[in-house]
Amino acid sequence: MRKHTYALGGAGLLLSVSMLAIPAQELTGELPDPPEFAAQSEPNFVSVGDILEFKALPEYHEPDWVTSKYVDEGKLPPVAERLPKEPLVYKTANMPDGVGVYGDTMRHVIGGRPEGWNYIGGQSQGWGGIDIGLSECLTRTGPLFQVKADELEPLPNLAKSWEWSEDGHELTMHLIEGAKWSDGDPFDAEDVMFYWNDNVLDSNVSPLNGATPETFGEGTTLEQVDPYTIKWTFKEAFPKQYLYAMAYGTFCPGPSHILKPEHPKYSDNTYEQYKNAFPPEYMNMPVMGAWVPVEYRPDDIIVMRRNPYYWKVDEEGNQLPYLNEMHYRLSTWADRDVQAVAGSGDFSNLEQAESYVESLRRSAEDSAPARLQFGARTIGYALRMNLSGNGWGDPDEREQAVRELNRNLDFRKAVTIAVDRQRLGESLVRGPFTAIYPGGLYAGTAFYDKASTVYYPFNLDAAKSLLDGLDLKDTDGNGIRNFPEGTAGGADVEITLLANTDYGTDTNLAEGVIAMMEPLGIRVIANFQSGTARDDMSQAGQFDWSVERQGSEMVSVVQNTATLAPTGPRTSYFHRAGTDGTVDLLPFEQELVDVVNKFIATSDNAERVELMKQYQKIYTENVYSVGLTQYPGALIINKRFANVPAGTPIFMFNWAEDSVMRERLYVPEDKQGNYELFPETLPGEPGGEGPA
Ligand code: BQZ
Repeated sequence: MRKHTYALGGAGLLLSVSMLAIPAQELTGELPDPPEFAAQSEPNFVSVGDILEFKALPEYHEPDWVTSKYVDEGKLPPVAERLPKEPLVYKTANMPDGVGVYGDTMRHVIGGRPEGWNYIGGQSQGWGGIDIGLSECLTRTGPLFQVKADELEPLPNLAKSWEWSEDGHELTMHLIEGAKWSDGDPFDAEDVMFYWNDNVLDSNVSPLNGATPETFGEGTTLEQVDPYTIKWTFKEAFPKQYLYAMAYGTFCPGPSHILKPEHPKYSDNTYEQYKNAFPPEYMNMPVMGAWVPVEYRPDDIIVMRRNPYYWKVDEEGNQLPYLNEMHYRLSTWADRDVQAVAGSGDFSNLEQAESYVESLRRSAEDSAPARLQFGARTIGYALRMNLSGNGWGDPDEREQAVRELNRNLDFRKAVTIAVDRQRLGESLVRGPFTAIYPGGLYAGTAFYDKASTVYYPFNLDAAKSLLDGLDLKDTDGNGIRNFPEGTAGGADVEITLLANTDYGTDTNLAEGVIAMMEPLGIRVIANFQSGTARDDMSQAGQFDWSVERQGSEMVSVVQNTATLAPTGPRTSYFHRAGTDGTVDLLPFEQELVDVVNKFIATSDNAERVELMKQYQKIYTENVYSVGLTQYPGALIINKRFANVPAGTPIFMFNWAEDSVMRERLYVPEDKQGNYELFPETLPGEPGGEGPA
């Protein structure tokens, strides 16, 4: 533990020194409308019931080789016995190309690397659709992009139905009955309760994607009624919002029969040993998802084979998925775009604006192997400041002084008007893609309201005056402003900037911010880290500033809603509880927390729209984070795949790997490639040698 004394006294001086503050009205300006950019296709909007239902079918089918090589050999029960009483049935009318055929592979290329298979213990599998494919969750939201706005409610998934009590404080959920993990072990409420009691509620465990007790509301409880029934009890009445938090990222139970014996509560393991108990080399980790990891070659590839107990079928009773195999080539995110466009990969979320022009050019050729389709502007970046003043991330004297500056509105205003957003966007890509992004909810999304959005345009002179007013003067004449005497020893104002080296866009934007702070007399020092290290430092509060691509809460508001403000000790991305366990909220943050909690507690749409206008005004007026740029993403999928829903956004309620519903994708027989690496095999025993 680093010994240091907070310069609270000195740093606290900054807050009291407000010699000069330019009247707010002179700093705000008219927000330019984003350049016209129409998404290339619209979804066919439907009701939830048009997509799927749960019911028993008269007969079920599987690939012929599963029958001949496994069932007939007595290695597997017949498919009807491997399915739940009422499997999830995808309706043919919602399948763009109808009932599919078995065979082929989807070849993903990803930039992440697997830490291991203990997703609920906090391990990443490398992103890029791996965890999305493995982790089936109580509800599902990715496909909601195609659901009619006035009927929006998360899709049933592992929870096949639910009902609210009269007073709206209790939610009874009915789990799918008879579904099994990919090793044949029954899925039931025991898996749900292990996830809730021993991973979400246990503060020593940080599930991946960050579920905390407050994600589901302060004081919320969950209990098991019977093996297939659970009951939530909420303080608010009818907080339907939490159904979104029961989807991917935050309520995807793990295989308790495998994980529980390794948990410190049930073993002599430490929490670190629990988290790391299933390294990437551990094959055939039981999943509820459509494919099981059967091969891992470091820095090369992860291969997955179809789950013989997958609990979803099409209307003709064909057990899904249609695709027998999944590849995740372990490369870079930029290479994902290149390979998808070239045809050696099958899928990409085109999200790094620097590669748009080349990707568009290549995809426009008749011979292009992949279709590229732009959606709405749902990719956005912001500069976030660590707003903790009471020890989150264990700051030393300089870091504490920076945090006190971050907590000062005039300082945040100075930074935001020193950023030339137009130039920043053009530094990524020219053309109608990027838009000036002032922070807050994204333009063009459901709850966005321009009139509630306060914009502080580029104004370097005013920025300099604001810092003069904070007594940040260059006292030693080296071109860098100094802290006032008594604060961090009057040293140069140096600020570290965390960014993710897995993406060129992240570091390009970070470099842009660093360059734009120089004329202001602030030295910003790059702290560029690879994805996992960056994520860990960010979640531990070990940063001064961070340039980050934002989450789906800024697009949909209803997904990851708890992260919109510090509604709990560990819900915000850039302001969490300090050493005393409290979050030292600034006054406007308390207002944001109150608005978000009211939003969650009401299902009155008019009220929700009004609350989000308040949120947007408080957020942007106070420069809660410094918006940088916003632009559209494009889905690139190899042309041989069928059943890709029209207008699938790369990012909205979730990433496209969820939204396209990969378990329904198929390749017509005459177009199938010979890409399977383990043809006609199924996963082996958990921890065994890959495919059996
Ligand atoms: C999409 C996504 C699927 C995580 C990750 C990665 C991590 C973050 C984020 C994106 C990657 C791809 O995003 O960039 O297009 O395939 O995986 O999960 O950025 O570093 O922590 O939140 O989803």
